[in-house]
Amino acid sequence: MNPPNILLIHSDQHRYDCIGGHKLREGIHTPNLDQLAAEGATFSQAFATIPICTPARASLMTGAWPHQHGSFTITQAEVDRAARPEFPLLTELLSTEGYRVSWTGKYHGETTQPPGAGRLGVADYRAAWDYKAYRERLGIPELVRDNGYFGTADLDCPADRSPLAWQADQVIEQIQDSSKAPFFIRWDPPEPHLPCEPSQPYAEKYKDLDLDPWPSFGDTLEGKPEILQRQRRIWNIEGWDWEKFLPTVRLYHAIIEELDANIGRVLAKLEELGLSENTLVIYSTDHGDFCGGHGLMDKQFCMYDDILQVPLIARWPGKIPAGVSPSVFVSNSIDIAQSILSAAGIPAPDTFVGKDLLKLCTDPTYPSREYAFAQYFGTQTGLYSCRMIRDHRYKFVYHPTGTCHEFYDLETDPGELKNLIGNPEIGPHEKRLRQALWDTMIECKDRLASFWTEKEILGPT
Ligand SMILES: [Ca+2]
Repeated sequence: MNPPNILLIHSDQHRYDCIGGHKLREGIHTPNLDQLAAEGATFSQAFATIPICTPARASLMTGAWPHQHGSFTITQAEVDRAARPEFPLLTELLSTEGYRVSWTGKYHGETTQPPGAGRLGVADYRAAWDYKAYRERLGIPELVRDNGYFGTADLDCPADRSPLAWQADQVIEQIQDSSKAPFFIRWDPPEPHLPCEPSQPYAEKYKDLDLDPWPSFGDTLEGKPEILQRQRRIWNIEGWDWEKFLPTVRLYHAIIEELDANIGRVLAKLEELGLSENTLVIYSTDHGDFCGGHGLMDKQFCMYDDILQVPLIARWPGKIPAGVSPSVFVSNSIDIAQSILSAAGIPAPDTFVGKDLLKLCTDPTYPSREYAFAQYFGTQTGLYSCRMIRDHRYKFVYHPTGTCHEFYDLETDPGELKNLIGNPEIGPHEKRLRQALWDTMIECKDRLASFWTEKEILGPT
């Protein structure tokens, strides 16, 4: 069998409920991703390995948990560290086995060197910020960002000259350049990460739309870790009602539709070149975004589904059944890494610890996870650890440096508004998840599971 081409589209901060086909929300339009899902698998229980950029991307490159590869927070934080250099990298492994590796878009310091010019095995890297020079050449005025991270409509920019259109142009060129060899192309759009800056037609379409609050909106934060109040203070959004968040939510919806339209252009090029049949296409993102959920912005210091649950779509004609929606737990970054090596027929080094998505949706004997697990270590406003474990109904979050831990019944409280930690009615479930968290941390050698934390994680006996 000829090795397949692999196209990974890995965006930044795309919420799971912001895929139209998931039918969780009005006003979200992603027809191209919906079509991709109809032709492949869409995983309904995929969660971020860690809900922050640099370490999530380091997990994607190394196939390892953050505590293993050692990249904990984003590069602008007090612990500024890439994945340990001794870890084999996904792109290098693919390149060594004959893949032509290209990359367009975001790189966030997840490795000790940036991609490109042969570094990391990447033959052709086109950075997202190269768009700036392109825009200047076209004479499109520079966007005045007068609303900070809350976003600004890019009304001077036509849709076919936007950052997303330019990135899709680069990816299309990379597909054309690679069509004689098996290729691995990564497209890492920096969108829909705030600040959202949709081009004129998309911004116009959403500018007056009334969009419903997220299920997690209206959180009083009562009985929750105090650090979340601090986040509201840092963002200066204490007491904001939905009307105040709405302009940002509209921009977020608009940029997602613009992203989807440009993904459609790339997929159409694959089809035009006759490459769709032998190309594994994966769409996912590093993690979600609050965008007003829980009265918060961005992602920090907690483990709510707004930022943890992610879209994950995989299409590979003849290999992945069309239209399936597996509900097995996926740890996004590490499982995508594992699956790409597996699809390419490359033995994974021992440092790759994820699951194979293809087997998860085709082989009932392949061991799936009983629980989903995620880690967190802090961000640019300070170090702070969290560990999350969940089954299909309950979630336990361990806050070793917080003021309390959290426990949610996701069936009766999908917005995760009511912290049930210590509530005797859910006692057996809390005890079970605490044990599962401890067991998971011991199994993956998470150093936070120690003599000092054992009693705290396992809880009252
Ligand atoms: Ca991110």
